[in-house]
Amino acid sequence: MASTNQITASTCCYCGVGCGVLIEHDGEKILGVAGDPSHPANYGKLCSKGATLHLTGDLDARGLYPELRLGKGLARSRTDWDSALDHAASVFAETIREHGPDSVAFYISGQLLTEDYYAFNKLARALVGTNNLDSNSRLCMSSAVVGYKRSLGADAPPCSYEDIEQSDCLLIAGSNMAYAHPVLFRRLEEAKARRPEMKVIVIDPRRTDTCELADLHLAILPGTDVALLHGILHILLWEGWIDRAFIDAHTEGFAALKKLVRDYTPGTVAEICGISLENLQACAELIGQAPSFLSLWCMGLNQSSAGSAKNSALINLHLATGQIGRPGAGPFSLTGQPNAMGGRETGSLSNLLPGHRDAANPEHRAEVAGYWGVDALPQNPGLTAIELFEAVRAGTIKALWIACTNPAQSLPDQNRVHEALAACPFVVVQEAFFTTETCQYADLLLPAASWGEKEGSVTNSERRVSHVRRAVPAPGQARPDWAITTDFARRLEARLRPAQPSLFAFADSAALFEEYKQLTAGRDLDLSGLSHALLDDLGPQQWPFPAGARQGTPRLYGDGRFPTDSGRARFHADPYRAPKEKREARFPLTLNTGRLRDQWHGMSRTGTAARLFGHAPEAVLSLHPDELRRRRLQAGDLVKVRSRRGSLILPVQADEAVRSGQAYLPMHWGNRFLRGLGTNVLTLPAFDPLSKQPELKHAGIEVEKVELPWQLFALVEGDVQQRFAALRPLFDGFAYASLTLTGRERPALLIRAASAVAPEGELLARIDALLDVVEGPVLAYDDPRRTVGKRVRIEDGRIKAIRLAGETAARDWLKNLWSEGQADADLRRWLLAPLATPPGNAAAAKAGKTLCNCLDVSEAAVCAGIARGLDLDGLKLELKCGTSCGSCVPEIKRLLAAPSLSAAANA
Ligand SMILES: Nc1nc2c(c(=O)[nH]1)N[C@H]1C(S)=C(S)[C@@H](COP(=O)(O)OP(=O)(O)OC[C@H]3O[C@@H](n4cnc5c(=O)[nH]c(N)nc54)[C@H](O)[C@@H]3O)O[C@H]1N2
Ligand SMILES: Nc1nc2c(c(=O)[nH]1)N[C@H]1C(S)=C(S)[C@@H](COP(=O)(O)OP(=O)(O)OC[C@H]3O[C@@H](n4cnc5c(=O)[nH]c(N)nc54)[C@H](O)[C@@H]3O)O[C@H]1N2
Ligand code: SF4
Ligand SMILES: [Mo]
Repeated sequence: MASTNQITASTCCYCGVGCGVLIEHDGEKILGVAGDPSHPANYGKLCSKGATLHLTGDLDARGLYPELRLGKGLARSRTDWDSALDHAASVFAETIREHGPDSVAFYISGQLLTEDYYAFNKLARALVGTNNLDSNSRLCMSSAVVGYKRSLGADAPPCSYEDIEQSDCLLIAGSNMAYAHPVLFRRLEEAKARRPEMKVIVIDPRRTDTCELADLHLAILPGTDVALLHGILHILLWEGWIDRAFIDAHTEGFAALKKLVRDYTPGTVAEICGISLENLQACAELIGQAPSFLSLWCMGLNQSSAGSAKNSALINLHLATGQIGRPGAGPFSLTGQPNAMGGRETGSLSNLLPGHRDAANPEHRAEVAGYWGVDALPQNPGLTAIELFEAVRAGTIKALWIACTNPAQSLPDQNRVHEALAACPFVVVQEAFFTTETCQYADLLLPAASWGEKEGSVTNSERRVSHVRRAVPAPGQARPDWAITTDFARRLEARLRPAQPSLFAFADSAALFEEYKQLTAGRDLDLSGLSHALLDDLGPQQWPFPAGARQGTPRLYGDGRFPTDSGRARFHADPYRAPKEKREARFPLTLNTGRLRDQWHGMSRTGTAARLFGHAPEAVLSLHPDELRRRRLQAGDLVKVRSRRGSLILPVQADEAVRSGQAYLPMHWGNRFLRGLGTNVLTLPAFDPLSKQPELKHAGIEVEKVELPWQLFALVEGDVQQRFAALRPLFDGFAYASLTLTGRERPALLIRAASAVAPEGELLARIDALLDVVEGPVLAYDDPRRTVGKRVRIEDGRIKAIRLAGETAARDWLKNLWSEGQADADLRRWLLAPLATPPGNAAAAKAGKTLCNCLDVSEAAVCAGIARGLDLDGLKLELKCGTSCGSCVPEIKRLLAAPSLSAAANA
């Protein structure tokens, strides 16, 4: 029975900032969410995604019961947990007996909790006896792992968030913090406002919102970071801006690096990177002269075939200047997912073992095997994400367990990934939302508890461990991941090693943590002093936190000793290598991919909250206006984007933030929201030789206009998830189809589609039935000869559904009428007059994007305010935009700085 409202302190399930949230609930349902003022990551702040968590998770999109398919080609049907897990255990046991332990694999996620991870790790290594356990962190942090380990000796980001606030010079390389780590960006904005003398440099081929804070933005050519970083070191050496004493006392390998960077002269580097000599010199000077220097980086460095080299080249700068182990100094990778760190700590990449150990190290294997009480751990190297899916495709992996990740959207070269999943004899998918692209391939689909419904721990970017608390029970029969994994493991061990004591007798997630933490004792990350209870007592803590400690460790390497054999940090001298796909005539553009402000990855969760589409309503490819002109394209035109691996049809937009010769497409779009296999049908599986992280940021593409004269526009209010599921398959036959949500209080499904000729009448009739525009209060005009048709459903004087077919010029005007809740006389007149153009200026009525999602302020309203002469404070006061989460403030600043708008204001 629901009781009175309660508050449970937990964490946000999105990014690696790791904000504390207060979940308001009644014991059954989550009602609201607020930032936790006492959490040291965010002190009460939340970004646009965190602040809307309670609006996500539509039950129609959630998995509620296990579903099993008894043969390829058959439909899945509902089953119970016992049958589901017994079946899985039988298939896995048979496969292992027949084809050996390396014929099965586990592909897991940085969004699992530490306890979930540990359970999977023990399952793969101790019970199955395979190292085929990899996670989506392979696509995310594995280059940073290599960078830290080979340069500093251990996979440990040495800084704290406070160092960011204290630093004199911040280098933000390949990170769009304003979108991807917004609360940390708010902290940085505030620090810079307090100390304007703090310098910020951004290195990014694109002019992102993060650049709003930059004193210097280097828009380097894609993938040229190593050349740039060596070029900076060249200047530091030349000017004498290095710390010789630190180099001598605490590092090794400098001579080789010095020799290498001699060739990276400013002229050469400026040319390779496509930047000016002045900016290169200015960048080196800011770094070389700074009392304290800190660098932040993310996917622009990691997702590269030179990811490890980029990471080490950046760390080289810190070692050469002695800028590490001091306040406001150090190399500080931003972790993407909320618990990518926990995955690394528990050893959940194929080459790792728990406690920052290596699977290839016999002593490490023996230590862990001894602790677990098994004879030995597997020796064969495990497959990494790209290799693993290739092995699935080749048929060597015959049973695949996927948890908390959506590879049929997020891996590169999607044609091959879909082939692999279709070919795999047995695919298990452990998912919270049954809507994802990967779920379609599941032979066994297991419903997982998700945010607010499960308990455990996570580690954020600054090594801070938080207790994740459960507020409400999971819906239906969904279960926490650790419970699913250990239940399966017990059934598998009954088949593989009967009559032996169970390795998986865990009563709760705290028991998993207690067993796991001892594997970290005495290691660099020692967290053996932590427990769920201690975190409740003392709050979130930074490791190392050895047994007996009462406080965590904010900063590492203050004594200049590094966890390498010699105790010295190591310089690495890797030469610059260009990205894998060179620009060539057939593929003259470089495709860059990354995040939107308000969406999370494949959008299984954020895509259930209609308002989160307000800022970016649909998939569009961004090109510089010059590139559009060169191809005789106009904004809004549909184009075919081709790479060497696949193609995709979607509209283009003009974007001055993208340099000529490049293109930008958000990574979020998969086959569900956009017909085709999504952004990653274009990207390449080439990876870094050490980290095996794929080059998701640089694919060669070409863009050409497509003529698809028959267009469809539809909007329908209510039951959005059910309608989505029913309508989406009907659009498979269209060349272009985009399905997203729109609205705030009245969420609606928004569809745009196009094809060369009109579809069959029967298909359109089926679509109309699902849109609810066939019977009842529907105004309709159909012109079968021209195959133009318009239908609007009006109830209680308000539009409920719209369908325009053939020709869609009135769509923006109609969508505006819908969102304003009117159905005026103009509308009726227009509908009944066969070929009338829409009243008013349809282009001017174009419903602009929502800039401020918290207060629902449109870009148009902000621009109008600027034209009236309002500054940031004036806009905040009058329109209230930017006064809640602050995620839109960088964009408002950019509009304020835009020449056309300020000119209007001055006129
Ligand atoms: N809103 C939102 N936030 C998120 C996520 C999300 O899905 N949505 N996901 C989370 C996760 S898992 C991750 S990993 C992080 C990612 O966080 P970020 O890495 O900050 O985000 P991205 O947009 O992927 O890429 C960052 C920038 O790299 C730039 N870049 C591309 N190529 C190069 C290059 O060669 N050199 C340099 N220097 N820069 C380059 C891109 O232009 C882009 O602006 O975000 C986390 N936060
Ligand atoms: N082109 C391109 N591709 C990219 C990137 C890029 O920048 N460009 N970035 C890459 C990076 S850095 C990352 S991290 C990946 C992310 O790629 P994915 O891991 O595929 O991303 P998500 O959509 O977050 O997948 C997480 C899944 O877990 C489900 N889920 C949520 N909570 C739970 C839970 O508690 N338990 C279980 N079992 N399931 C749950 C969600 O519904 C969701 O489907 O994408 C990578 N792909
Ligand atoms: S910055 Fe936003 S997405 Fe990241 S943890 Fe905080 S509230 Fe969540
Ligand atoms: Mo990530």
